[in-house]
Amino acid sequence: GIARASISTSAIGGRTERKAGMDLFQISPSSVLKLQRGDITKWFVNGSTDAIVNAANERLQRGGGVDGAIHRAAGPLLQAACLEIPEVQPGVRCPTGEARITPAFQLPVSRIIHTVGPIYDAHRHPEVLLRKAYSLQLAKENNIEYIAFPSISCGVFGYPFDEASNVAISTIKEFSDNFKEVHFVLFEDEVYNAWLESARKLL
Ligand code: AR6
Repeated sequence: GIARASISTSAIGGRTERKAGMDLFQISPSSVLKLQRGDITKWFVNGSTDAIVNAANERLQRGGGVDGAIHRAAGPLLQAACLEIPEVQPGVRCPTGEARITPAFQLPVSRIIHTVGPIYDAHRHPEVLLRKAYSLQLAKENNIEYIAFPSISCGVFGYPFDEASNVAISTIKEFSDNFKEVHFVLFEDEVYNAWLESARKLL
């Protein structure tokens, strides 16, 4: 269809390369951004300096969407590890915009970084909170070199894809320095296309 035709013209000035369903962008002298369609629970690089990001909720209580898929694949020890994280307020283990890290248990990747994106219609400045959710400080502190994100807040939390992709790509560009590779593993074609458009525009 139309979307595919536009994807096949993605090589602009040598900055992007299209191969096998993955799009590559150089985001700094030492780091690369990769966009791909797929299931983030299958993603890993080396099992020691890699991590996936989960789109969690403030209670760190297993939910649906990508969170449900990650819990299903990681096994029940993941929920136990989440519940060991102390509450900072009653019922809140990870306030919106913040992140917490756990082992990945049965997943092939080394760690899971649980981040809580904004609920688009409930927060006054969702872009500020989404930017915070994509900031990579916790990953850096844990020596993560390869990281994969889903489209945080783009499911149950209702963030429009085209707005979310601009926030995601611009934030990653800003915080990419200490990472070898930053990946987005996107489950839906429409989301993937929004990310691709933002990457072409902003990188
Ligand atoms: N791999 C990659 N992306 C996925 C996968 C997967 N296996 N499954 C779904 N997605 P959502 P949110 C995409 O709803 O909006 C949960 O109940 C999906 O296409 O998972 O941040 C939590 O516990 C969508 O674009 O997360 C929270 O309560 C994106 O993941 C709440 O939902 C995010 O959709 C968080 O809502």
